[in-house]
Amino acid sequence: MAEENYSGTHTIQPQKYVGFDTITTQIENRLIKRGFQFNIMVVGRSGLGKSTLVNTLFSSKLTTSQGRKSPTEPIEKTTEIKVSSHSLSENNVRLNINVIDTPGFGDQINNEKCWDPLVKYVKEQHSQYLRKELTAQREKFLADTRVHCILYFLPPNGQKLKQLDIQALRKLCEISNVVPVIAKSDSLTLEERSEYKKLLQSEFLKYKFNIYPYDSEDLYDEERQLNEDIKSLIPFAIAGSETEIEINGEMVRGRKTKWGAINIEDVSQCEFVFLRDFLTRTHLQDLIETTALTHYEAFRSKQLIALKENASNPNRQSQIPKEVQNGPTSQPSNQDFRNVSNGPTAPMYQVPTSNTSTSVAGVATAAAR
Ligand SMILES: Nc1nc2c(ncn2[C@@H]2O[C@H](COP(=O)(O)OP(=O)(O)O)[C@@H](O)[C@H]2O)c(=O)[nH]1
Ligand SMILES: [Mg+2]
Repeated sequence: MAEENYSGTHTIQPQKYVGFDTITTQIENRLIKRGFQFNIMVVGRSGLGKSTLVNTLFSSKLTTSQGRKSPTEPIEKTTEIKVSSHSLSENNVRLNINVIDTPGFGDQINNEKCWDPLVKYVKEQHSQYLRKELTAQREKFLADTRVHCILYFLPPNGQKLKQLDIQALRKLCEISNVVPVIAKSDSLTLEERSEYKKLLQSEFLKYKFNIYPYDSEDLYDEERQLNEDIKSLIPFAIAGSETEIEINGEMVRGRKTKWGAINIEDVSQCEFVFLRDFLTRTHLQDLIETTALTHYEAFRSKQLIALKENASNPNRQSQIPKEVQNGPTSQPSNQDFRNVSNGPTAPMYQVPTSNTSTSVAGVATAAAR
């Protein structure tokens, strides 16, 4: 029997089983063999719990606190970029993770432009990928260091956004998938938390930040509904913990003080589980895809249009888009175009080669607890 589909071709149901429906399994097997790459950047002032949260999210020791531990420690002059690589494995699926930590962000007396190194890093990864893509004999699989998600930590102070956060969020939202969170939300009462969340949501609207997840016409109804639910939760009021504590005779991931305890995996106490499910269980692939199809694509087309115009008419430098001029490769010139065709140039940042292999087979069971 044949039916006509929207493109006008007829859909035919074979009379006998042919077997091409196994292509989904074939794709899955190939992808599993290759593994997946996820690059996550954490941004926020020192001591807001960035390192702790990354370790909590992946139930593994991925990063140590690299911020200042005491007031006597010297303050870094600029925001640093520290990348650590890890390979996690869960039920046969290998996830390679790059954690991009940003110690020093917002720690200066004058924090003007402290987001610049972060913007440069994100653009530099796009630029490196573009160079690799454009080489004549490109590798079969290009190593992907593009930043797939930026977790932006806001302090639990109940106040409006500071100028630093406004500027940094504006810049970062333009080039990557930004997910803001209220750090250490266990220090707020439930009422304070909900008031603060409302305030921040109105601030995000006021400053028109383009916060992930984005609206798209391609979404199914249930995906659209899920995104709406997530948007109402953003910024997630989270708490992190690397240790297990005993509550009512049960071991749970939490924090204990003299005054009480918080089970961070209890959704009535904080929104950590919502954030984890969003990042890993529902939107991991979308974060990776959106980076490639939206953010990288925008960078790539601007860069290539500017290079093409510049190559054909060197006097038209002034028409190069501002972002490209300010980007890591600065003003593309004919020389840059040659660089692009000559293959990758030395990267600005080096991803460490030593891989820490960690197994998180226990994640699902820990979550179910
Ligand atoms: N109350 C509370 N303390 C936290 C939380 N997350 C981390 N901390 C503590 O805050 C301190 C700084 O955490 P760290 O992860 O090193 O912060 P970073 O400088 O942003 O990476 C440590 O003593 C953590 O134990 C949290 O959610 N709530
Ligand atoms: Mg840290």
